[in-house]
Amino acid sequence: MLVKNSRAWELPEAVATPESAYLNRRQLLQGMAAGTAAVGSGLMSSVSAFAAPPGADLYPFTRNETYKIQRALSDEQQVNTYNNFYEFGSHKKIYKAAQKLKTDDWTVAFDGLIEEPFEINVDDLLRQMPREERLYRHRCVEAWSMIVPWSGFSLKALVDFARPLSGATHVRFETFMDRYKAPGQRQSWFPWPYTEGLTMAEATNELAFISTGLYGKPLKNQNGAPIRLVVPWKYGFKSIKSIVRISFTDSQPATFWNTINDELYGFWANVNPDVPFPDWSQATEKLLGTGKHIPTRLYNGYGEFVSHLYDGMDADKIYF
Ligand SMILES: Nc1nc2c(c(=O)[nH]1)N[C@H]1C(S)=C(S)[C@@H](COP(=O)(O)O)O[C@H]1N2
Ligand SMILES: [Mo]
Repeated sequence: MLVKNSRAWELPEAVATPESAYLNRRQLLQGMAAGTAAVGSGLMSSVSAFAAPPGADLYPFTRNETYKIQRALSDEQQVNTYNNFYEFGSHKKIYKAAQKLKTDDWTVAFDGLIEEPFEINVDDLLRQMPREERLYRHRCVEAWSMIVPWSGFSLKALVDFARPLSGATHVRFETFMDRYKAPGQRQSWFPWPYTEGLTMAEATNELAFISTGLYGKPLKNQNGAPIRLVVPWKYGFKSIKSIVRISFTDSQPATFWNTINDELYGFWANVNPDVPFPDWSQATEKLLGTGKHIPTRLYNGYGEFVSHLYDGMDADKIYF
Protein backbone atom coordinates (compact mmCIF):
# COMPACT_ATOMS: atom_id res chain seq x y z
CA MET A 1 0.00 0.00 0.00
CA LEU A 2 1.49 3.29 -1.09
CA VAL A 3 0.09 6.63 -0.17
CA LYS A 4 2.73 9.10 -1.15
CA ASN A 5 1.41 12.53 -0.45
CA SER A 6 0.12 14.16 2.66
CA ARG A 7 -3.14 15.80 1.77
CA ALA A 8 -5.51 16.27 4.64
CA TRP A 9 -7.94 13.67 3.35
CA GLU A 10 -5.26 11.03 3.10
CA LEU A 11 -3.54 11.45 6.44
CA PRO A 12 -5.75 9.16 8.50
CA GLU A 13 -5.49 6.55 5.77
CA ALA A 14 -1.71 6.74 5.71
CA VAL A 15 -1.49 6.31 9.44
CA ALA A 16 -3.98 3.48 9.61
CA THR A 17 -3.04 1.61 6.47
CA PRO A 18 -1.43 -1.66 7.54
CA GLU A 19 -4.02 -2.13 10.20
CA SER A 20 -7.04 -1.26 8.17
CA ALA A 21 -5.89 -3.65 5.48
CA TYR A 22 -5.73 -6.37 8.11
CA LEU A 23 -9.08 -5.34 9.55
CA ASN A 24 -10.79 -5.52 6.19
CA ARG A 25 -9.72 -9.10 5.85
CA ARG A 26 -10.81 -9.92 9.36
CA GLN A 27 -14.19 -8.32 8.79
CA LEU A 28 -14.49 -10.39 5.66
CA LEU A 29 -13.72 -13.57 7.53
CA GLN A 30 -16.27 -12.68 10.16
CA GLY A 31 -18.73 -12.03 7.37
CA MET A 32 -17.99 -15.44 5.94
CA ALA A 33 -18.60 -17.07 9.29
CA ALA A 34 -21.92 -15.25 9.51
CA GLY A 35 -22.78 -16.29 5.98
CA THR A 36 -23.68 -12.80 4.76
CA ALA A 37 -24.85 -12.12 1.23
CA ALA A 38 -21.62 -10.27 0.40
CA VAL A 39 -19.57 -13.42 0.72
CA GLY A 40 -21.75 -15.88 -1.10
CA SER A 41 -20.60 -19.09 -2.72
CA GLY A 42 -18.66 -17.46 -5.56
CA LEU A 43 -16.31 -15.69 -3.23
CA MET A 44 -15.87 -18.51 -0.79
CA SER A 45 -14.60 -20.81 -3.47
CA SER A 46 -12.20 -18.42 -5.16
CA VAL A 47 -10.77 -16.43 -2.28
CA SER A 48 -8.25 -17.52 0.28
CA ALA A 49 -8.21 -15.97 3.72
CA PHE A 50 -5.45 -13.49 2.87
CA ALA A 51 -6.47 -12.52 -0.64
CA ALA A 52 -9.88 -10.88 -0.34
CA PRO A 53 -10.88 -8.74 -3.32
CA PRO A 54 -10.77 -5.00 -2.53
CA GLY A 55 -13.83 -3.94 -0.54
CA ALA A 56 -15.28 -7.46 -0.64
CA ASP A 57 -17.24 -6.83 2.56
CA LEU A 58 -19.03 -3.82 1.02
CA TYR A 59 -21.08 -5.68 -1.61
CA PRO A 60 -23.79 -5.55 -2.80
CA PHE A 61 -24.16 -1.79 -3.40
CA THR A 62 -27.53 -0.05 -3.47
CA ARG A 63 -29.01 0.19 -6.95
CA ASN A 64 -29.41 3.66 -8.46
CA GLU A 65 -32.85 3.42 -10.11
CA THR A 66 -32.18 6.35 -12.47
CA TYR A 67 -30.77 3.99 -15.09
CA LYS A 68 -33.61 1.73 -16.12
CA ILE A 69 -33.56 -0.86 -18.89
CA GLN A 70 -36.72 -2.43 -20.29
CA ARG A 71 -35.07 -5.76 -21.09
CA ALA A 72 -33.92 -8.54 -18.77
CA LEU A 73 -30.36 -8.68 -17.46
CA SER A 74 -27.92 -10.91 -19.34
CA ASP A 75 -27.10 -14.31 -17.94
CA GLU A 76 -24.29 -13.95 -15.38
CA GLN A 77 -22.51 -17.09 -16.49
CA GLN A 78 -22.40 -15.83 -20.06
CA VAL A 79 -21.05 -12.43 -18.99
CA ASN A 80 -18.31 -14.20 -16.99
CA THR A 81 -17.21 -16.52 -19.79
CA TYR A 82 -17.52 -14.47 -23.01
CA ASN A 83 -14.99 -11.66 -22.80
CA ASN A 84 -12.61 -9.40 -24.65
CA PHE A 85 -9.33 -8.99 -22.76
CA TYR A 86 -6.46 -9.09 -25.25
CA GLU A 87 -3.85 -9.24 -22.50
CA PHE A 88 -4.96 -12.86 -22.06
CA GLY A 89 -5.64 -13.76 -25.70
CA SER A 90 -7.46 -12.48 -28.76
CA HIS A 91 -10.46 -14.79 -28.39
CA LYS A 92 -13.52 -14.86 -26.13
CA LYS A 93 -12.54 -17.66 -23.73
CA ILE A 94 -9.87 -15.92 -21.69
CA TYR A 95 -11.53 -16.38 -18.28
CA LYS A 96 -9.24 -19.20 -17.16
CA ALA A 97 -6.05 -17.49 -18.33
CA ALA A 98 -7.14 -14.29 -16.58
CA GLN A 99 -7.13 -15.99 -13.16
CA LYS A 100 -3.32 -15.60 -13.07
CA LEU A 101 -3.68 -11.90 -12.40
CA LYS A 102 -3.41 -11.07 -8.70
CA THR A 103 -5.86 -8.28 -7.93
CA ASP A 104 -6.31 -8.28 -4.14
CA ASP A 105 -3.71 -5.63 -3.27
CA TRP A 106 -3.99 -3.20 -6.18
CA THR A 107 -3.07 0.45 -6.31
CA VAL A 108 -3.98 3.07 -8.89
CA ALA A 109 -1.58 5.94 -9.57
CA PHE A 110 -2.92 9.42 -10.35
CA ASP A 111 -0.67 11.89 -12.13
CA GLY A 112 -0.34 14.56 -14.80
CA LEU A 113 -2.24 17.82 -14.43
CA ILE A 114 -3.48 17.42 -10.86
CA GLU A 115 -2.69 19.32 -7.68
CA GLU A 116 -0.42 16.54 -6.41
CA PRO A 117 0.29 13.04 -7.78
CA PHE A 118 -0.72 10.16 -5.50
CA GLU A 119 -1.39 6.45 -5.40
CA ILE A 120 -4.27 4.79 -3.63
CA ASN A 121 -5.21 1.22 -2.85
CA VAL A 122 -8.52 0.18 -4.45
CA ASP A 123 -9.84 -1.05 -1.11
CA ASP A 124 -9.19 2.36 0.49
CA LEU A 125 -10.64 4.14 -2.51
CA LEU A 126 -13.87 2.11 -2.47
CA ARG A 127 -14.47 3.01 1.18
CA GLN A 128 -14.34 6.71 0.30
CA MET A 129 -16.41 6.74 -2.88
CA PRO A 130 -20.22 7.07 -3.22
CA ARG A 131 -20.93 3.42 -4.00
CA GLU A 132 -23.91 2.38 -6.13
CA GLU A 133 -25.11 -0.21 -8.62
CA ARG A 134 -26.29 0.68 -12.14
CA LEU A 135 -27.92 -1.34 -14.91
CA TYR A 136 -26.24 -0.47 -18.19
CA ARG A 137 -26.24 -1.72 -21.77
CA HIS A 138 -22.82 -2.80 -23.05
CA ARG A 139 -22.25 -2.80 -26.84
CA CYS A 140 -19.09 -4.22 -28.44
CA VAL A 141 -17.97 -2.97 -31.85
CA GLU A 142 -18.14 -6.66 -32.90
CA ALA A 143 -21.97 -6.25 -32.83
CA TRP A 144 -22.85 -8.18 -29.69
CA SER A 145 -24.31 -6.67 -26.55
CA MET A 146 -25.18 -7.39 -22.95
CA ILE A 147 -27.21 -5.82 -20.14
CA VAL A 148 -25.34 -5.90 -16.85
CA PRO A 149 -25.49 -4.57 -13.27
CA TRP A 150 -22.22 -2.78 -12.53
CA SER A 151 -21.17 -1.93 -8.99
CA GLY A 152 -18.92 1.06 -8.50
CA PHE A 153 -19.08 4.84 -8.44
CA SER A 154 -19.32 7.72 -10.88
CA LEU A 155 -16.11 8.68 -12.66
CA LYS A 156 -16.99 12.28 -11.75
CA ALA A 157 -16.57 11.43 -8.06
CA LEU A 158 -13.12 10.03 -8.84
CA VAL A 159 -12.15 13.04 -10.97
CA ASP A 160 -13.13 15.38 -8.13
CA PHE A 161 -11.14 13.23 -5.70
CA ALA A 162 -8.03 13.56 -7.92
CA ARG A 163 -8.25 17.37 -8.02
CA PRO A 164 -7.31 18.09 -11.64
CA LEU A 165 -5.89 21.48 -12.55
CA SER A 166 -7.98 23.81 -14.72
CA GLY A 167 -5.69 23.16 -17.70
CA ALA A 168 -6.63 19.47 -17.87
CA THR A 169 -8.67 18.71 -21.01
CA HIS A 170 -8.48 14.88 -21.13
CA VAL A 171 -8.19 11.85 -18.89
CA ARG A 172 -5.96 8.94 -19.88
CA PHE A 173 -6.37 5.43 -18.42
CA GLU A 174 -3.75 2.69 -18.46
CA THR A 175 -3.99 -1.08 -17.83
CA PHE A 176 -1.38 -3.17 -15.93
CA MET A 177 1.67 -4.51 -17.73
CA ASP A 178 2.87 -8.04 -16.88
CA ARG A 179 4.21 -10.20 -19.71
CA TYR A 180 4.50 -13.25 -17.48
CA LYS A 181 0.92 -13.34 -16.30
CA ALA A 182 -0.63 -11.87 -19.45
CA PRO A 183 0.68 -13.81 -22.47
CA GLY A 184 -1.05 -11.45 -24.92
CA GLN A 185 1.43 -8.80 -23.86
CA ARG A 186 4.26 -10.89 -25.32
CA GLN A 187 2.77 -10.10 -28.73
CA SER A 188 4.95 -7.13 -29.40
CA TRP A 189 2.97 -5.82 -32.40
CA PHE A 190 0.29 -4.54 -30.01
CA PRO A 191 0.95 -1.10 -28.43
CA TRP A 192 0.94 -2.32 -24.81
CA PRO A 193 -0.04 -1.34 -22.25
CA TYR A 194 -3.73 -0.94 -23.19
CA THR A 195 -4.71 2.70 -22.84
CA GLU A 196 -7.88 4.69 -23.30
CA GLY A 197 -8.97 8.30 -23.03
CA LEU A 198 -11.93 10.64 -22.59
CA THR A 199 -12.39 14.39 -22.68
CA MET A 200 -12.98 16.01 -19.30
CA ALA A 201 -16.56 16.75 -20.37
CA GLU A 202 -17.10 13.04 -21.07
CA ALA A 203 -15.33 11.93 -17.91
CA THR A 204 -17.51 14.16 -15.75
CA ASN A 205 -20.75 13.25 -17.53
CA GLU A 206 -23.03 11.48 -15.08
CA LEU A 207 -23.05 8.25 -17.13
CA ALA A 208 -19.29 7.68 -16.97
CA PHE A 209 -18.74 5.02 -14.33
CA ILE A 210 -15.90 3.23 -12.60
CA SER A 211 -16.78 -0.39 -11.94
CA THR A 212 -15.35 -2.59 -9.22
CA GLY A 213 -18.12 -5.18 -9.26
CA LEU A 214 -20.72 -7.05 -11.31
CA TYR A 215 -23.92 -8.83 -10.20
CA GLY A 216 -23.46 -7.57 -6.66
CA LYS A 217 -19.97 -9.10 -6.22
CA PRO A 218 -16.41 -7.92 -6.76
CA LEU A 219 -15.39 -7.99 -10.44
CA LYS A 220 -13.95 -11.22 -11.71
CA ASN A 221 -10.54 -10.98 -13.35
CA GLN A 222 -11.94 -11.60 -16.82
CA ASN A 223 -14.26 -8.60 -16.47
CA GLY A 224 -11.43 -6.24 -15.52
CA ALA A 225 -10.82 -6.69 -11.79
CA PRO A 226 -10.30 -4.89 -9.61
CA ILE A 227 -11.21 -1.59 -11.27
CA ARG A 228 -12.32 -0.66 -14.78
CA LEU A 229 -14.00 2.06 -16.76
CA VAL A 230 -17.59 1.79 -18.05
CA VAL A 231 -18.77 4.27 -20.70
CA PRO A 232 -22.01 2.74 -21.97
CA TRP A 233 -22.69 5.19 -24.83
CA LYS A 234 -19.39 4.18 -26.46
CA TYR A 235 -18.27 0.90 -27.98
CA GLY A 236 -16.92 -1.57 -25.44
CA PHE A 237 -13.25 -1.10 -26.32
CA LYS A 238 -13.34 2.31 -24.59
CA SER A 239 -14.24 0.60 -21.28
CA ILE A 240 -10.66 -0.23 -20.27
CA LYS A 241 -10.07 -2.99 -17.72
CA SER A 242 -7.75 -3.48 -14.74
CA ILE A 243 -6.61 0.14 -14.51
CA VAL A 244 -3.29 0.99 -12.80
CA ARG A 245 -2.85 4.63 -13.81
CA ILE A 246 -5.12 7.62 -14.41
CA SER A 247 -3.47 10.70 -15.89
CA PHE A 248 -4.82 14.17 -16.60
CA THR A 249 -3.49 15.72 -19.82
CA ASP A 250 -3.87 18.83 -21.96
CA SER A 251 -4.16 16.99 -25.27
CA GLN A 252 -5.96 13.93 -26.66
CA PRO A 253 -4.05 10.85 -25.47
CA ALA A 254 -3.05 8.03 -27.80
CA THR A 255 -5.24 4.98 -27.23
CA PHE A 256 -4.67 1.26 -27.83
CA TRP A 257 -7.14 0.49 -30.65
CA ASN A 258 -6.89 3.90 -32.26
CA THR A 259 -3.09 3.46 -32.46
CA ILE A 260 -3.55 0.02 -34.06
CA ASN A 261 -5.94 1.34 -36.70
CA ASP A 262 -7.49 4.78 -36.62
CA GLU A 263 -9.67 4.03 -39.65
CA LEU A 264 -11.43 1.25 -37.75
CA TYR A 265 -11.35 2.41 -34.15
CA GLY A 266 -12.25 6.04 -33.64
CA PHE A 267 -11.13 7.97 -30.59
CA TRP A 268 -14.74 9.04 -29.94
CA ALA A 269 -16.18 5.57 -30.64
CA ASN A 270 -19.72 6.64 -29.81
CA VAL A 271 -22.14 3.84 -30.70
CA ASN A 272 -23.54 4.76 -34.11
CA PRO A 273 -25.76 2.44 -36.18
CA ASP A 274 -25.03 4.54 -39.29
CA VAL A 275 -21.24 4.06 -39.35
CA PRO A 276 -20.55 0.48 -40.50
CA PHE A 277 -17.38 -1.48 -39.94
CA PRO A 278 -15.76 -2.48 -43.26
CA ASP A 279 -16.98 -6.07 -42.96
CA TRP A 280 -20.26 -5.65 -41.09
CA SER A 281 -23.06 -3.24 -40.40
CA GLN A 282 -23.53 -1.68 -36.96
CA ALA A 283 -27.29 -1.31 -37.49
CA THR A 284 -28.17 -4.30 -35.32
CA GLU A 285 -26.58 -6.23 -32.48
CA LYS A 286 -26.82 -9.74 -31.08
CA LEU A 287 -28.11 -9.62 -27.52
CA LEU A 288 -26.06 -12.37 -25.90
CA GLY A 289 -27.90 -15.26 -24.32
CA THR A 290 -31.22 -14.43 -26.01
CA GLY A 291 -30.72 -15.44 -29.64
CA LYS A 292 -32.22 -12.04 -30.51
CA HIS A 293 -30.91 -9.41 -32.90
CA ILE A 294 -32.09 -5.96 -31.90
CA PRO A 295 -31.66 -2.53 -33.55
CA THR A 296 -28.60 -0.58 -32.41
CA ARG A 297 -29.38 2.91 -31.16
CA LEU A 298 -27.34 6.08 -31.51
CA TYR A 299 -25.21 6.51 -28.38
CA ASN A 300 -26.37 3.01 -27.44
CA GLY A 301 -29.69 4.56 -26.40
CA TYR A 302 -28.09 7.10 -24.03
CA GLY A 303 -28.57 10.20 -26.22
CA GLU A 304 -30.59 12.05 -23.58
CA PHE A 305 -27.52 12.04 -21.31
CA VAL A 306 -24.69 12.61 -23.78
CA SER A 307 -25.78 13.95 -27.18
CA HIS A 308 -25.10 17.55 -26.09
CA LEU A 309 -21.42 16.63 -25.70
CA TYR A 310 -21.21 16.23 -29.49
CA ASP A 311 -23.40 19.11 -30.66
CA GLY A 312 -22.35 20.29 -34.08
CA MET A 313 -20.30 17.18 -34.93
CA ASP A 314 -21.10 15.23 -38.13
CA ALA A 315 -22.74 11.83 -37.68
CA ASP A 316 -19.60 9.96 -38.74
CA LYS A 317 -17.34 12.23 -36.70
CA ILE A 318 -19.04 11.21 -33.46
CA TYR A 319 -17.61 7.78 -34.14
CA PHE A 320 -14.17 8.83 -35.45
N1 LIG B 1 -7.32 -3.78 -20.77
C1 LIG B 1 -8.29 -4.13 -21.63
N2 LIG B 1 -9.50 -3.57 -21.50
C2 LIG B 1 -10.50 -3.92 -22.36
C3 LIG B 1 -10.27 -4.83 -23.42
C4 LIG B 1 -8.96 -5.40 -23.53
O1 LIG B 1 -8.68 -6.22 -24.42
N3 LIG B 1 -8.00 -5.05 -22.60
N4 LIG B 1 -11.28 -5.13 -24.31
C5 LIG B 1 -12.36 -4.13 -24.44
C6 LIG B 1 -13.48 -4.62 -25.24
S1 LIG B 1 -13.24 -4.73 -26.91
C7 LIG B 1 -14.70 -4.88 -24.70
S2 LIG B 1 -16.04 -5.27 -25.67
C8 LIG B 1 -14.89 -4.90 -23.23
C9 LIG B 1 -15.41 -6.26 -22.81
O2 LIG B 1 -15.75 -6.26 -21.45
P1 LIG B 1 -16.34 -7.60 -20.80
O3 LIG B 1 -15.42 -8.73 -21.16
O4 LIG B 1 -16.38 -7.34 -19.33
O5 LIG B 1 -17.71 -7.80 -21.39
O6 LIG B 1 -13.69 -4.63 -22.52
C10 LIG B 1 -12.85 -3.64 -23.09
N5 LIG B 1 -11.74 -3.36 -22.19
MO1 LIG C 1 -15.35 -4.83 -27.83
